[in-house]
Amino acid sequence: MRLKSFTAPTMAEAMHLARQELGDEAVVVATTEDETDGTFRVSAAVEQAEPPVPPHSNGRTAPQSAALQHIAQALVYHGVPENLATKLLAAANAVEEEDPILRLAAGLDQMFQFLPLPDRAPAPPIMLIGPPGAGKTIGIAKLATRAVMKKQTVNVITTDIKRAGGVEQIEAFTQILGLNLHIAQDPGALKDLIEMQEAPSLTYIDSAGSNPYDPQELENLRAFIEASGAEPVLVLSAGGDPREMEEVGDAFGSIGASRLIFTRLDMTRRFGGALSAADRAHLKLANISVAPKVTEGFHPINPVSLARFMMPEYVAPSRQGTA
Ligand SMILES: Nc1nc2c(ncn2[C@@H]2O[C@H](COP(=O)(O)OP(=O)(O)OP(=O)(O)O)[C@@H](O)[C@H]2O)c(=O)[nH]1
Ligand SMILES: [Mg+2]
Repeated sequence: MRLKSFTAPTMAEAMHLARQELGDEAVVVATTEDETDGTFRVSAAVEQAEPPVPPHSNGRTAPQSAALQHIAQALVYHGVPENLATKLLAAANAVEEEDPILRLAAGLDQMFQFLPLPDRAPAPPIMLIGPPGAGKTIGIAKLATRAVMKKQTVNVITTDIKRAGGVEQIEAFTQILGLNLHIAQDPGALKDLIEMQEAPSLTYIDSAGSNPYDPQELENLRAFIEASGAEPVLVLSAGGDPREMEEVGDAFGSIGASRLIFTRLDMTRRFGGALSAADRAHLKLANISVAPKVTEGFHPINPVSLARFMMPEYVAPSRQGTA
């Protein structure tokens, strides 16, 4: 199934464009009016040449198409860019499953890698990086709390000496946990601190919020990453414009981020931005945060739980509210 959107000054013209390009078979999955410029947008899906029906499928093509249409609707709702949406639909099309959640999960599984952060030592140091206010410091507090509860040796280091109150914020949590907070003023000091840590332990490093479009800020962050030998894990608020999020993912990917944590899922309805960032920079999806409370912790994410977040209306009542 192919998904495409058409914009025109009137709804009729947008519909006409869709029919012209996709043909009369096209199914309209969403229509919206852009209140800022008064244009109309029609998103339509069309079946591509169907693969041969496998002999054991009993020719169950009709329900599968219905499931695909629900998925196409969801992808439009989430604002997933067309390229990525078309690939997700193709992957969902390749599985024989009537439940839209499981079909979307199959697409997500094919398009993304899922790799939660380790919770036991030994593991390489983790540095949380990302734009200001993404949830890095709360994230460090969540990771440190989980490690303490699992009776791991934990080291917490902050490099965020830039923002007023940055050190005090993380210190409030390390004090409650009975941990010493280490402060690294510069990359050299961070390297020394890492070398001094007892093994096996879990080391978590907080960083200052960085503007992805400021080369100097990215360079400063890169120097800390390099000196520490830590894995830089990008933290992003899950909402946001998909095109913007692609660029943000790209910027942090360029200084070594290879995994991604989404925060604020409790206040996010549309995941197109989050998926775009991961897709563009080939970031593995690690964990999610669904609450500001440190005790809530990070949750692991997998294709099925992500699909449930994206299509909550298809989640059985007994499974609602589970990640
Ligand atoms: N609702 C909600 N709020 C969150 C979540 N994660 C973090 N927050 C809130 O987001 C705000 C910023 O969190 P911080 O951890 O201070 O963000 P930061 O990335 O360290 O910010 P800087 O150090 O300024 O770059 C705080 O008010 C947090 O409570 C979440 O999953 N859900
Ligand atoms: Mg912070």
